[in-house]
Amino acid sequence: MAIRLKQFKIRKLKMRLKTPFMTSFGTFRDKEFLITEAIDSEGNHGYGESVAFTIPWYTEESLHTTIHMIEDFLIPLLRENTVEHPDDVLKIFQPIKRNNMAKAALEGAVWDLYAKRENLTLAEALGGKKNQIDVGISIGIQSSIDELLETIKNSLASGYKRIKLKIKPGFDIDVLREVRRRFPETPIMADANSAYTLNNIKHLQHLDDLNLMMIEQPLAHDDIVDHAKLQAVMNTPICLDESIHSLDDVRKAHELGSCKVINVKIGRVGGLSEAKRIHDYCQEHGIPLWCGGMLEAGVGRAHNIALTTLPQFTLPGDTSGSSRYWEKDIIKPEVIAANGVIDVSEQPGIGYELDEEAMDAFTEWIKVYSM
Ligand code: OSB
Ligand code: MG
Repeated sequence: MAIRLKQFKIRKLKMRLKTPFMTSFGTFRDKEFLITEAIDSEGNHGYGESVAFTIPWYTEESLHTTIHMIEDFLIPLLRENTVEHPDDVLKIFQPIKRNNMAKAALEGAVWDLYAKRENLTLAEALGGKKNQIDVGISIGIQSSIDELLETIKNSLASGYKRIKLKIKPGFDIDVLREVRRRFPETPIMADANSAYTLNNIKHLQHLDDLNLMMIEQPLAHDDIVDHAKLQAVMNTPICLDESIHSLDDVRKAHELGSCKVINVKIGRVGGLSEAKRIHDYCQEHGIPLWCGGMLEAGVGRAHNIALTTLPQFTLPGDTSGSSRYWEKDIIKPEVIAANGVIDVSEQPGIGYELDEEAMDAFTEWIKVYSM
């Protein structure tokens, strides 16, 4: 039965991270984002979360381009078309090139709405079977090696199943060597966020001595060709993050040999429908997957948990517990990662209630679009 969308409600929130998060391209102190709410004519509600940062330094989208796309192009397209199933949303958005994070912010709300209408968990609606997921933690660049070692020790004490370390030129091989010496058995990987070029091949080859699970996005944010050249001369598996925006990108990267692992982020690929298509291709071709993170608040985190219940998400991802990021999250209960495991909610849809009080405290404005 067609979903009769009656209204979209967009809220802009701003939340302060517990601790600043430093990457090779910049430091995050606050997260500014949208909570999208799809309401149907029967009074069901579905929620999504936008992931683009305020500055386009990860990929090209920003919070403001998201707002522009939603308001001026995506909402009008939804008004003109009928949604029978959430898979239709990305098809309806097809005339608009890229702007995947904007598309995913609306599509996610429709997926949650659909699951609730069908009385399914979002995980079930996607075809996921796991009732628990294994998770890791992504640790930003720290001001000293000692501080990093201490942070890793605490993360392992909390039970996280793998440690991802952000690296950049000047904070890379020597640091990782020290970390490996101190933690000889720990599953460790590194994320460069496109800080290197093929001129750094010799330097990057030192990673092969460190028994890393993988190196994430060493080269340019929009590259798959140079990554194939690098993978050909490195044993450490390359994982692509920034370069992957669609199933087609995954197929090309796989055919070229640009990577051995894929990081799926729902927003980066334009939503859950495309994430699922990528999952199915990777399952068919034996490519391991894990779910990446964009320092999400609770709603986005819940979507990531649901996606990770699909079987080819064989590696622990970056979906840590709420308390790793926030003093107070916007969902009830908060996401808890105990011993590196998150229990998948059995409640319909995203499986968490919105904490209206917390939402109101972080909300800067609300806009309502009738459909
Ligand atoms: O490259 O995965 C990334 C955070 C901000 C921007 C890019 C990335 C990250 C992370 C953190 O690694 C993931 C998370 O904990 O949500
Ligand atoms: Mg990354």
